[in-house]
Amino acid sequence: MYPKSNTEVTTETPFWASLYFAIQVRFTGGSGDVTGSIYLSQVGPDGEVEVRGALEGLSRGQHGFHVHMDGKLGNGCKDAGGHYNPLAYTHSSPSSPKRHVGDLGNVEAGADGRAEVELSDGHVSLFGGHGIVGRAFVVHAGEDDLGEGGDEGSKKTGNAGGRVTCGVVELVSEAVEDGRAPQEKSQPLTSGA
Ligand SMILES: [Cu+2]
Ligand SMILES: [Zn+2]
Repeated sequence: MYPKSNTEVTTETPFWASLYFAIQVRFTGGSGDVTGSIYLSQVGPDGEVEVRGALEGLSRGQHGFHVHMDGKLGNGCKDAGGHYNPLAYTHSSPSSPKRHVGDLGNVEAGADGRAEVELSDGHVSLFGGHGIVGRAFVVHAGEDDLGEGGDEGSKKTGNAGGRVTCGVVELVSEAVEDGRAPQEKSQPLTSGA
């Protein structure tokens, strides 16, 4: 049954885990106005993490999209803490070599409030060092300025504003329980490219 308890996942997920379990984030935190889920996959510890899914209920435009430190959703997602930043860099853009590991930039919602999420990233990992399983994704009310805002807040958070929803990165077993292979359900475990 979903969700598995948070104690069953750690940031040191073994390699086999991504092959046999779906790794998913269900956005259940915040006020409940914004929902959605994303799937994560990675072909081996050196591969990029692919993130795919969708969010609904957002205001039109750009919304900061980050991995935060702790897999806790309480207090309007504030319990997730700050951006995941094991290297103690300043906040920046996803394309910057020096950034918070959790800095995944923005997702863009259309007039219908829906944001398709499709990105790959070489900083986050589902394994060992810089592992994000057990941590939380947070979606913000406003746009992340990617560290270019020219003020103090920009170098810390990107001035992305409040937290509208959040969810924990978790291994889920329901993909097996409902009779479908995890590969079918999570889709992206295909190419090594
Ligand atoms: Cu954030
Ligand atoms: Zn950041």
